[in-house]
Amino acid sequence: MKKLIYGLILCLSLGSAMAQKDSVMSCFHFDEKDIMHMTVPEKKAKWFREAKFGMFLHWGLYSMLEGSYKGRTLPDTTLIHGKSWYAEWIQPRLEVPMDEYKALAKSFNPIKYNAEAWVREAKNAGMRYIVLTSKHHDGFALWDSKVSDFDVMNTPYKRDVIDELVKACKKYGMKYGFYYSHWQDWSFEGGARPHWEPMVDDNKFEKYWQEKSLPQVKELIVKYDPDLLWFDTWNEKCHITERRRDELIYLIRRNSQKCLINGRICFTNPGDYIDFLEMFDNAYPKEIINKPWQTPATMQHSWGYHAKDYNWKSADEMLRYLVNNTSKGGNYLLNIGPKADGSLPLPAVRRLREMGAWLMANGEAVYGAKPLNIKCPEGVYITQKTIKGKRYAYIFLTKAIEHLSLKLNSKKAVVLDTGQPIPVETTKLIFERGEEYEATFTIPADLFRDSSIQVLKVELQ
Ligand code: FHN
Repeated sequence: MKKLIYGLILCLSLGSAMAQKDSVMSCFHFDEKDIMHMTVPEKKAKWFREAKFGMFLHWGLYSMLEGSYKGRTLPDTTLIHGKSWYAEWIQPRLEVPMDEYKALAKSFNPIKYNAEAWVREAKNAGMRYIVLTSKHHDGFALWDSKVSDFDVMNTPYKRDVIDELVKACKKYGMKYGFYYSHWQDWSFEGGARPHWEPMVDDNKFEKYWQEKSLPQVKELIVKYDPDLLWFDTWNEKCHITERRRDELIYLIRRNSQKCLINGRICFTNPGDYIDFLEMFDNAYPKEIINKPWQTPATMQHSWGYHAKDYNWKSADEMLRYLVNNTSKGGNYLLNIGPKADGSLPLPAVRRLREMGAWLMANGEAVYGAKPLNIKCPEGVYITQKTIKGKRYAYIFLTKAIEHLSLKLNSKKAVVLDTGQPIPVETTKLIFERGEEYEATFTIPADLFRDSSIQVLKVELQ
C-alpha cells in the first residue's frame, strides 16, 4: 500500500512531461498485486542455483587499445587516475579524449569473432551460462540498438554481435545474459561519470535514464530474451535510488517471466525483488549464504583485454575459488577479455580447458550440489547431494592431508574420479546434548602426486 501511495505521488510530481517522453512506461507505479510478480518463480530460477560456473566476457571498443594509449600503459601512476589495471576504464584513466575514443568505432572490425566458438569453449570448460557486456561504462552497444547510434552497426563490422551470441547459445543449450551499465555512461550526457568527478545533476541523470538506460534494457529483453541481466553499481554515492531500482525491476518483470536480476542493480540497497546477490569483484565468502549468489572474478587483474597484464591465475587457483563458492551455495562467474579481433587469448583458453578437464571428472560434486554445514579444516571444502534416494557428501581436498576427521556418519568413501576406495572409520560420540558421529578418513599420500584438487565421494548413513 505504502508503495502504491509512493508510486502515485511520484506520478503526480513527475507530471506529464515524463509521461509524454517516456515510451517505456507511461507512469511508474506498482501495487501489491504487481509485487507478487516481481520475482522469478523458483522453478524458473533453479538453473542458476545449480549451474555453479559461468563465463563473463568484457568486450568492446576498449579491447582495441589493449590497456595502452600513446606510450602509457595501465596502471600508470604518473597520471592522477591512472592507477588501475582495468583496461575497460582506459578512456578516463589514461585521459583519452572522448571524441578520439568514440572514433575507435570507425575501425572496430572483429573478423575473428565466432559466437559458436566462444560458446563451445565455455561448454568445454564446464560453464553453464554466459554473460557478455552488452554496454559497458563507455556507452558503446554491441547490438543493433535503435536507441543509440553508438553501436556495433556503426562500425565496419556492421553485424549484431549479441544476436549471433544468442543464436549460438540457443544452439548449444547455454543460458545467456547481458551485463548492462545502467548507471555509468561516459559518452551520453547525464550518464554517471567516474567517481572522482562531480556527481552528475539528478535531472540530467533522469533524462539519460529515460532516454537511454531504460529503453536499451527494454530493447535487450524484447529482442534477445535473456536468462539474466547483470547491472553494475558499487558506490554509496549513486543515482540508482530505490525508486529507479524498482522502476528498472518493474520494466524487466513486465517484459520477461524468466530474466534473473543481480544485486548490483543497487549494490548498497538491492531490496527484496532481485534474484541473486553479486559479491564484490574477486570476493569469496567464508560462510554459507542462502540467497542465490555469485562472485564475478578475473583471470588476470583486468576485465577487458590487456596485452601487458601478465598476472594470470593458475587453473588450480581458480578451481579452488569455484569449489569454495559451491560449498557456500554460490556460483563462480569467471571473466575473459576477448581480443579486439574477436579471438580469445590463448592463456585464457588453456586455463579454461584445464578447468574443463577437472570438471569432466569431478563435476558430479559441483553441479546441483548443495552446501553441507559442518566444520572443515583449512583447505577442505564439502558439498552434498542426494542421488537415487542415497545421500552423499563430497569432500574437496586442496592440499595433502593424512587423516581427516569430520562430523559425518559413513562407512564408505571413494576417490570420485578413479573409484579408489578410501578407508573410513566412524565413531559414535555421546554428549549430554545427544549423539554425534565422527568419520576419520585415512588418505594415501600417493593421491597427492596429482597436484589438482582431489574429491572424495562419501556415502552417508
Ligand atoms: O567498473 C566495473 C568494472 O569495469 C567491471 O565491469 C566490474 C565487473 O564486476 N564491475 C565494475 C567494478 O566493480
